[in-house]
Amino acid sequence: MLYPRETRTRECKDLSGIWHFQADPDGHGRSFKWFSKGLPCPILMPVPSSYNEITTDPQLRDYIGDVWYERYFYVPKDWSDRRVMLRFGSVTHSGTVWVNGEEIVRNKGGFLPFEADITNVVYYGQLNHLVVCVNNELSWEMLPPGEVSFHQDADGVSRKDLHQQHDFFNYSGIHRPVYLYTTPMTYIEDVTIKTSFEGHTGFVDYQVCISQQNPSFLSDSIVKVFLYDASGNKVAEGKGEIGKIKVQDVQLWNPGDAYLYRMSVCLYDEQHVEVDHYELNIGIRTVKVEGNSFLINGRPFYFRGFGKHEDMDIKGKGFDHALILRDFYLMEWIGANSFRTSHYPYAEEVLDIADRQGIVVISEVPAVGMLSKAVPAMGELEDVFHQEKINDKTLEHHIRVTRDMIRRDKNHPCVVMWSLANEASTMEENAEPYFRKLVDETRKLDDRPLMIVNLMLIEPKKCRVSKLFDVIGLNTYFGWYSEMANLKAASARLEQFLEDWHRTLGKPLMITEYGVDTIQGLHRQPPVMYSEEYQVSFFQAYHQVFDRLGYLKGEHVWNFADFMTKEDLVRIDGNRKGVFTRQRQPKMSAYTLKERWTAPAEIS
Ligand code: GCB
Repeated sequence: MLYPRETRTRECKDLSGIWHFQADPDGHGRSFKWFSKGLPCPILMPVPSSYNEITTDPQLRDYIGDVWYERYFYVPKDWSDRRVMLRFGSVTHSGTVWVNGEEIVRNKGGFLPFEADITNVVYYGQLNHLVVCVNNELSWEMLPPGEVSFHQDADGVSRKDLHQQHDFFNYSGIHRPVYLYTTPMTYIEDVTIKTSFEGHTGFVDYQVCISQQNPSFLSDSIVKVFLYDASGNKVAEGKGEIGKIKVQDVQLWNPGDAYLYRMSVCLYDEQHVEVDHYELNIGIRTVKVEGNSFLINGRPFYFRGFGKHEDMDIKGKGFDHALILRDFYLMEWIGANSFRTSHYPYAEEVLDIADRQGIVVISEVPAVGMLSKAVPAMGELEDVFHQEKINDKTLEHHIRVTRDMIRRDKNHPCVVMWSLANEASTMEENAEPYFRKLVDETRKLDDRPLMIVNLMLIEPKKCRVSKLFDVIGLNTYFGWYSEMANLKAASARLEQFLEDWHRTLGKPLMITEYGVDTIQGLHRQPPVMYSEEYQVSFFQAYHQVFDRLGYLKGEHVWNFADFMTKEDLVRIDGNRKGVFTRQRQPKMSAYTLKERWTAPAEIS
């Protein structure tokens, strides 16, 4: 699915703004036909945003079930000869959409875009009625998995509860921009590019997919692609739906030194009249795992950075350009070269900026909480890979969202690896066929390396799936969830744990999470848990081990910033493992990391 862009042949309208909104705890919306009659008692709600913390109503913050959104929009008269699309960047977790009373699309999965062709449903030059029903319930057949139960409130009303195994607040709503956009009736449906280079020559293998609506047109159509350098000079071109173009004196996309070419894709009819035009930025680079090395452009790459979240005050997981840019500038300031989109695909606009800033991204599917615990580093785990929990339907959904993520993100040079799960119960026997199928299906789609992120309770010999992956991520919290307040013991455990993994597997290992909850402004000398000094000491202790061992392929701190979780005894107004506060200001540890990550020897 191509990102909606304005080009010579396409137009785009952003439907962000204030919409009507109504929660539907009694399930009246469908039976009373709110989708055609409108919402009876709406309040105002911003889009994009989570709805949970916009009002002061505690029931809306913790609400589980259907909510409804509504707005009106015009479709210009002169759009009547084009294909009109309605596209949602994400709706968490499920959405059903009606235009002028007609259901046009349903989607399950809260972190990827979906769209519908509304050409024949809209009134041109007139107002159109748009209604969206959003549901935030989770089940074992969705990602992340969850379970809904009921409880009786003191007022006798039965209410829904959500049991979730993942450690972030279940923010819900229309989280990313909603676009109305046009394409010509015959249009460029998809573009896939693969890049490589030899010496000073770059190669771009491309494949353009044209819509199949008019087969007679297709036989005479001509596709041309043009490549422009960063100064706008044409440097190469190709003809045909599939081709390979050569770029002399190629400028590679490198981490920290991004170079982007602009690719212009044109579709002409037999009279050479341009029918459709699409543009995308591309970076020429290679990615490979070779033995124990992770190579970008043939050179070993060491990941320095963070696991992040899409999370902020008030907006929750609502898309916000200012916040996204602030995060990138902070990453630059601290010397980070990469991040993981823990624990779900982020807005595509984030990847656009990473492409431009030369920040390397590990893209993760929402496969988090595939185990029996919310804070998985603690306590015994029960089996979850069985018919009642993670079953064939979960796998089907997992394959689908992985495919959708790859389809969306495949052309971004910043994305160097796909992470297919975070802390699944990978020691279970049934986990093996599950992940084997998932890995097989994923490898058919793309050749980037695949990563699995393991929790620290899983010993290497007991993990049944790591052998299927190219890179193993390890989440380590010795000195926090175990060996509490004892960093000497924690370092020893960490070293032993990493040595075991290294000896057993012989594959590239990276630390995908390490960190401790830290309350900004809490100072204690000698350090105690939750103080800023303890976070600093913890990082220093871990870094000594990493440097001694020497074979790790990266260090991603947990977390970039504090983020909201559900309420819990171990969560003081959310998860406080951020190196930055939720308002994106540095804690003491940020300076420790900056010193390490900007030291000349560390720059690779
Ligand atoms: C983990 C999870 C992450 C949690 C973190 C923690 O291992 O992957 O989602 O937030 O631990 O802070 O407990």
